Amino acid sequence: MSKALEGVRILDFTHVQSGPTCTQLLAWFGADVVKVERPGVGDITRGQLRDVPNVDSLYFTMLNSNKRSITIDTKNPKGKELLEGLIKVCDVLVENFGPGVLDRMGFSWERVHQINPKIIMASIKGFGPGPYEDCKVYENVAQCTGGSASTTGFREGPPLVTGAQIGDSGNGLHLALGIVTALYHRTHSGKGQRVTVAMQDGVLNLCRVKLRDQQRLKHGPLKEYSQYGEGAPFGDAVPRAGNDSGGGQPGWILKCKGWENDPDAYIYFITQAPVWDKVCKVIGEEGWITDPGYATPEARLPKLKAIFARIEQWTTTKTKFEAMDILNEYDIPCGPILSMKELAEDQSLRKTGTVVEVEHPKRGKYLTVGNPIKLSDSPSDVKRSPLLGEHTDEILTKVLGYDDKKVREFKDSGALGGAKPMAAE
Ligand code: CAO
Repeated sequence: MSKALEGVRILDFTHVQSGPTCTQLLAWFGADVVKVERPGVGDITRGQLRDVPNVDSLYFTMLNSNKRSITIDTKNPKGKELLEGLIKVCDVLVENFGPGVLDRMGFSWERVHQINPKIIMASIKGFGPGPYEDCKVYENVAQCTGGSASTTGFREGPPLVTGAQIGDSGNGLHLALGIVTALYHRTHSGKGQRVTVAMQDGVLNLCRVKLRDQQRLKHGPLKEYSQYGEGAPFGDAVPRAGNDSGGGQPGWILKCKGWENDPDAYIYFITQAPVWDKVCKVIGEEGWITDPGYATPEARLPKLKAIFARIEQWTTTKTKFEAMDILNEYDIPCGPILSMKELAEDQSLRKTGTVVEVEHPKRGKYLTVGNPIKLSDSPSDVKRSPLLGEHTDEILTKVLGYDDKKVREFKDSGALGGAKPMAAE
């Protein structure tokens, strides 16, 4: 079976998390991703949060599957020549350097477009044009400036960042979509274009239900927030809502059997209106089905805290998996809180390729997350991340078509970081 993006070559100038998740996704779909790294060091994540000495960290290996690595010193004149050669033969250049870095390197969009008018140049920056456009940004800064942190956590507590990397991996997804859209556009326009994603914008896109609520606030309290039932007044900005459901169906996280010793013995329980009678039957409160004080969603809103406390009396008699099984029989939407340990061991996720075991020459076996997007005619197979500079020779000879003499010239210039390619060391 051919891969969906076979024949597309990506010049991958990304580092850390946001950009690498984008190019990893494109590589899973079959694009040839050539990752350009600084000689001797590489992507900074290779050495960050290391669990095994002198081995690429899991941080790196889990963000750079299915790629090839070439080391080029792009501040060296011969390195710049090499980069120009690659720009000519690539369909897309992806980067997430700090603001102004590529311009300083001599590769502004105007210059890149001049070298290859068909190329798509895609960038992630922290902010779009405006007061903060020159700022460097990491994940949590994006969560804080994009509306996520102010709306996450409990009302009485400080803003909270989430474990889901919506600033980095979330924006990798946004950028990947921008790139494939531009590639599609190129099929009939014949032209490349500039694709940019600001991390703040991408986080706000994922927080749009909170911007919805900001506007609803003008017309009265947000009745589905448990704060309403608790009689706490609303201010002029969307408050933190604990574990309230963000939609029209009230929900909360409830304790299950074993919660005293297991920090993840909880279930998310949704009191979806169409199955309210079933919820009442399961917990033994049949009277609530017809009682006007409970029978309609509007009547229940001010009592949600007490209702969930009563449901919790039932969930604490079951493990989270028993509760899930029983509730599913009644089509009551719910979900156990799964720990990372449980997810790592989940056999169904292994079967679908969402969790994959990969063999690495230095690390041995490691677990990684496979492609969560499944294409019926273009399945993804996850290949280990490259060693630093592992494909330098291969790219010089096979992609750029240089002969031995020319390759030696580049090596001697120091553009590749020394007399030998890094992988041979
Ligand atoms: N050869 C020579 N030099 C290289 C090179 C290579 N192959 N690759 C990179 N460099 C140099 C650049 O030229 C630049 O040098 P100058 O500052 O002298 O021009 C430097 O390395 C990279 O700069 P940077 O600003 O990108 O890196 P940083 O570690 O200081 O900042 C980050 C990291 C992530 C804060 C910044 O890149 C950024 O804001 N990126 C955009 C937003 C983003 O994607 N953030 C998410 C990161 S994941 O949490």
